[in-house]
Amino acid sequence: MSIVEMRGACKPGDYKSDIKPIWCPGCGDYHVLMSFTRAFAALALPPENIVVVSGIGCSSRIPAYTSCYGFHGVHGRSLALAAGLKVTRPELTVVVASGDGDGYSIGGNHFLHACRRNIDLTYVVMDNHIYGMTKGQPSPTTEPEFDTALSPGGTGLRPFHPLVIALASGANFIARCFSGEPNQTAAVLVEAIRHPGFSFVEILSPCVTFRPDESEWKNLVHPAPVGATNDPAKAARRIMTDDGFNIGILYRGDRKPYQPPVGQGCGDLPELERDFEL
Ligand SMILES: Cc1ncc(C[n+]2csc(CCOP(=O)(O)OP(=O)(O)O)c2C)c(N)n1
Ligand code: SF4
Ligand SMILES: [Mg+2]
Repeated sequence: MSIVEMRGACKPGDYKSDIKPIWCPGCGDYHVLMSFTRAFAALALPPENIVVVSGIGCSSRIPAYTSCYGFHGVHGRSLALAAGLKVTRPELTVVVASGDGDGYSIGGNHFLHACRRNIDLTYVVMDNHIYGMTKGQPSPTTEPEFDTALSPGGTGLRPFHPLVIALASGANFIARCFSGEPNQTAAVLVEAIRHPGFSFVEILSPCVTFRPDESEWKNLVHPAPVGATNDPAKAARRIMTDDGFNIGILYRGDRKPYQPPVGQGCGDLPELERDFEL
């Protein structure tokens, strides 16, 4: 499809690549991909103006399945890559895709500072409470009692609370979605992409292979009882006391995004090279 054609009505299919996903049949990530393409079509953004950046994991395979620019980076470093890209090319829409292992474990430190910096990125974490790609090790969001051969008797460890951490660290938009509701998720992604600053969208996306118990999530999710607030104290109270299955936009902040003047980041390149001469 040419760029000119793309300016007209956009269809979700225009954002799909020819690569067939290799996720397990029934994996929640298929629906997340559907939500991405529906959101991009609703925003009518040309695919060449969108970049999907990821780390490593089943969830992080998503850039290859879109027709947008993509960067399948190294484990836990998607936010660092995306931040560099966005500050140098602010005209691009940068969406970052991660998993609970990639984003909260090895990439946990980057998560805190990305929230704090508030660069205009949309960060989507497909949370299945497990390391799917490496065959089911516990992740920071695995329940303490989750008992497998890899964690006999459970880890006994308190899980990480991604939404509270995002709020405390300065994220400007916070939402929770369920992969089984692709239209609702697409609508939240549209809002997240439009909202200035760092938008964090946690998508509960079941791993049918290593967490068959997560098929129950479809019966547990429910719309958040109240709409989004811009008051961080109210948001903190609501997020900390909900049951983990409230779906919707939970916080919309009004912090100004960080955007340094383009081209002033590293100064004169030849001069910089001279500084590093041996
Ligand atoms: C530096 C490094 N350490 C460990 C790994 C192995 N590894 C690959 S994916 C992954 C976990 C992915 O889990 P998650 O982000 O939750 O993705 P999922 O597969 O569950 O979607 C790990 C530990 C790696 N690729 N690189
Ligand atoms: S292992 Fe789990 S997360 Fe990975 S593709 Fe299969 S169902 Fe999805
Ligand atoms: Mg995972």
